This record gives sequence, structure tokens and C-alpha cells, in this order.
Amino acid sequence: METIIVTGASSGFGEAISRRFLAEGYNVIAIARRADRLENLSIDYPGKVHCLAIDIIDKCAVEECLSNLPVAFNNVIALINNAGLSLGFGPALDNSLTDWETMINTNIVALLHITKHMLSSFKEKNRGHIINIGSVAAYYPYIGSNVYGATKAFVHNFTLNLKTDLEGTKIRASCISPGLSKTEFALVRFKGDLNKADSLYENKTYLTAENIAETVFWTFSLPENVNINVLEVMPTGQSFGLGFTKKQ
Ligand code: NDP
Ligand code: 8X3
Repeated sequence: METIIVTGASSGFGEAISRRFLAEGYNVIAIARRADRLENLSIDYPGKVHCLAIDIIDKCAVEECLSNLPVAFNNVIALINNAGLSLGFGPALDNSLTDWETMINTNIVALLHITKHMLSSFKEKNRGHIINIGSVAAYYPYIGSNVYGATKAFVHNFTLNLKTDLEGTKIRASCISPGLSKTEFALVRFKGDLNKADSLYENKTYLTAENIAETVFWTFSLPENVNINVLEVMPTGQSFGLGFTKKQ
């Protein structure tokens, strides 16, 4: 059965992307740390979801799990590198180095590790699609984006370089870069402060997880000779940057 790997499948975009592919009949390998959330997917689509409750920063766990996939899930035809996070919203001087390292390790290092692993199997089959979730923060700086924006600039640039190296193969590489979207992203960024998280969306239009799931599925479902390189997707009402003004 054709199988899609989705990282960060326990909430937000990743959960919606998983559900979108499951609704089309694909099997899904759902990766995230929160096992209970992944189990919900599995309950809704019995036999169609292989849950991997792991931290993607843990290279050994990733390697071990992806090298020993059950037969029903070993025909992987797409990898959706979606897991990621932003931590902190202050200017660079106020941010913690630990938070910066966590963002780099999750948004860049872990993404690279999983991609490298799957590339070998895609190369063997001369088939596969790597869809990386970037962000508009890669292109339009705003106060508090600093290292987060830089990690997403890496994701953007890596996707284009990967596509270059895949010339002559049938493997596709795409970067989908969303703007402001209502998921658990802000809650994580504000470290569980629901009021702050909610205030980010006040009086603003935002994308939904389902909007991005649809975009990802469309990118994937185009004929295999078509490669979407980069797609910027913003809510209609968003301008460039988050429009925050720092109090002097
Ligand atoms: P959510 O916080 O809702 O989802 C993030 C997902 O990533 C969760 O499933 C989380 O699972 C998983 N994750 C985070 N760290 C790890 C880890 N170390 N190991 C395994 N899984 C991990 O946010 P979004 O859905 O919004 O975010 C998805 C992606 O979209 C991210 O890359 C984000 O940067 C990007 N993005 C988000 C935008 C937005 O406005 N929401 C806009 C543009 C891009 P768990 O905690 O269970 O491990
Ligand atoms: C996050 C998108 O617009 O909140 O990746 O910076 S935005």
C-alpha cells in the first residue's frame, strides 16, 4: 500500500495533512512525541496508520523505526517534513540560546536526518516526493522571528538545492511556506500561555490547518512530471511581517 510519512502528525498542519491523505486511501506513518494524539488518528482509520511516538531529534530512534517498518507501511512514496516549532517572541537579545538550539535541532537537523534516510529508498525506486513545510518567516523578517525565520530560510534553500541534486531522477522536492495559521504553533511559541497565543490571532484573518493540508495534497497530486518548487500561502488579510511594533 502506498504510504506517506508525516512528521508532526499530532496536531495542526500535520494532523490535517495526515487526515487528508488517509481520506484518499493512503497509509500514513504518523510521527510526533504525543502518542495519545497519534492514537486518535489510528482509531479513526483502523489499520491505516503506523504511529511512531518519537522525538525526531533522537536520531537513533528515527533510524531504528524507519529501518523496521511493517510490510504494510514500507512502500513510502512521500515524506512530509512538517514537524517544527518557534520558541519565544522577543528580539534576539532577549531570547534563550537553548530555545535557539531546539529550533535548529528540530526545524533543520532532524528534518535533514529523516530526509537523508528516505532519499536512499526513494532513489532505489526512482520515485518519491519530499514536501517541506517552510514559512513566510523565511522571506519577511519581523521582530521576534530571528532564529525561527532563519531555520525556515534554511528549509527553503535546502529544498531548492535538493531539487537541483535530484535532476534526472523522478523524485520531487517542494517547499510550502504558509503565513499566519491557527494551530497549536502560537501556544508552543508562548510556552503554554493561552491568552498570549489567542491574542496573536485577534482581529486577523488566518489560515486553517485544513487550508494547508489541501495545498500539500494538491502539490502531491499533480502529475509526477510537475514539481512545485516553492509555494507561499498567506491568509488574504495578512501583510508582510506580523506588524508588531516594539515598545520603546
Ligand atoms: P503545531 O504546534 O500545531 O504542530 C507542530 C507539530 O510538530 C506537532 O505535531 C508536534 O508534535 C511536532 N513536533 C514538534 N517538535 C517535535 C519533535 N521534537 N519530535 C517530533 N515531533 C515534534 O504547529 P503547526 O501545525 O502550525 O506547525 C507545523 C509546521 O508548520 C511547523 O514546521 C511550523 O514551523 C510551520 N508553520 C506554522 C505556521 C503557523 O502559523 N502555524 C506558519 C508557517 C509555518 P508533538 O508535540 O506531539 O511532538
Ligand atoms: C509562522 C508564520 O506568519 O506567524 O511560520 O511568522 S508567521
